[in-house]
Amino acid sequence: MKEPNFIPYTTYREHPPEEMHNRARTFRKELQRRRTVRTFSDRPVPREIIEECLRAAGTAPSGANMQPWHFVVVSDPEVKKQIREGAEKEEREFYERRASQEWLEALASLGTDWRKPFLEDAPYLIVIFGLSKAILPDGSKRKNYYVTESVGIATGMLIAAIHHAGLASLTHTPSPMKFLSEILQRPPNERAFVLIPVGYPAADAEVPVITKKSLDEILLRR
Ligand code: IYR
Repeated sequence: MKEPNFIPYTTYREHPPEEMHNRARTFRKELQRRRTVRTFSDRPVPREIIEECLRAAGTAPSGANMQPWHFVVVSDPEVKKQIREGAEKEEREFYERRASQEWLEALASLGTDWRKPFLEDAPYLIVIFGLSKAILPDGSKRKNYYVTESVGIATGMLIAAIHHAGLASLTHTPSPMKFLSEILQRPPNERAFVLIPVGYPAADAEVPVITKKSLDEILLRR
């Protein structure tokens, strides 16, 4: 059993209440400008920016600090093409057969269909895998905990980091995602969680008119 090892928390910064309020509001406004984008420019993006965003995502809290995630960054046009073909095959099946009428109606205002050109247009596809088990250096396996919650939190932080950097992203969940494990050669202990195309929005990008719930709708005071 490992002994706990504690050091003083010196990176914490307190702000006076008024400044805290300003910071909270400024950050909220920044996040409110974010939109999910489905039409990307093929303009190149320096890889280091993506790596900084991934470092930010990697700070996420996780069950027992196991950090049960891998971020596969795809920029090779040939691999992007394979991913597009795999996704469009599943998505065509989804839109033409698998999806219930109720589900299609829920999606109608987003204007999505089986075609996924963004999987080739965006300079980067980040595929996030959750690790149900870690493979240790000696080859033995160690269980991870709260994998879905942990990977979900890291994904949220990644989306925020990408937006903060000035890039656009799309939270894409082609279903099922098994084809991603095959194309990206991930082992059975890893499961694709989400696929995030990242880049500049297309110059003529449009976004659907949608609203977010107000605070009164999401906050329950007790
Ligand atoms: N995976 C499909 C359908 C889809 C499902 C949900 I829930 C969305 O919020 C958006 C799309 C697709 O990517 O088109």
